[in-house]
Amino acid sequence: MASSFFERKKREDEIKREGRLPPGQSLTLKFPVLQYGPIPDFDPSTWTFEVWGEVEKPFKLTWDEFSQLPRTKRVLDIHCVTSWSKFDTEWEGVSVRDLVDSGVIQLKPSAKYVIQHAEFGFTANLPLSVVMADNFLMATHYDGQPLPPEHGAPLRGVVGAIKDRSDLMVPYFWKGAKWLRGLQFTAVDRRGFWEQAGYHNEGDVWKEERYG
Ligand SMILES: Nc1nc2c(c(=O)[nH]1)N[C@H]1C(S)=C(S)[C@@H](COP(=O)(O)O)O[C@H]1N2
Ligand SMILES: [Mo]
Repeated sequence: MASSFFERKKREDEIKREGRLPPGQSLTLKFPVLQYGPIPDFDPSTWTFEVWGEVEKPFKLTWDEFSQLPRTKRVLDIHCVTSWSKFDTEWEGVSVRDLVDSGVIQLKPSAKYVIQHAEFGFTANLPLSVVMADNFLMATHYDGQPLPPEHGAPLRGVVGAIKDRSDLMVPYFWKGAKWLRGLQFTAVDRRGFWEQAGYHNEGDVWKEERYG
């Protein structure tokens, strides 16, 4: 529709002026759905979340237990490698840094990378420094509502930019695994699903690191 066309363009121009539109990206007001493969069912009675690898005590939580972890909110600009960007998206969930700070996750000094493990064997790799930063969250809610199945219910990794935080490394949105089931901390980096398929290993949106 003409009105939404102009609305989109006007908003994109504002964002561009604020220096928040990375090279080669365009603003969308929609929320596209992208993944390889089907959308899994969520059964709270069998769902588990596992933490293992370079940690002092590996553990596994049920959905009930995960739901009791401390929660926090983040507002992120998300940038998909296919060129859409969505601004000021609101997420709520569990911060990995909070879990480390509170001793729920006890990292070994050898922990340098994190692999998100999702349903159907999907993986995404990031440096520990990015997963521990303010712009990474394990989200259960989007825009005030529990995640819909197609966006990763009940839990997904999200990573994006925070307005006026040029100190943060900002990877493309594929580095957030939908239907997240665990975190593996590793000493050496290991490419995830899309990284093995040809995407860039770091995926810095400001450097336009799309393909490896
Ligand atoms: N489990 C899983 N998570 C995934 C993917 C996938 O294929 N499987 N694709 C990634 C990609 S390429 C993108 S752009 C985002 C899309 O998230 P959305 O569908 O909520 O927009 O999910 C990411 N997380
Ligand atoms: Mo993507």
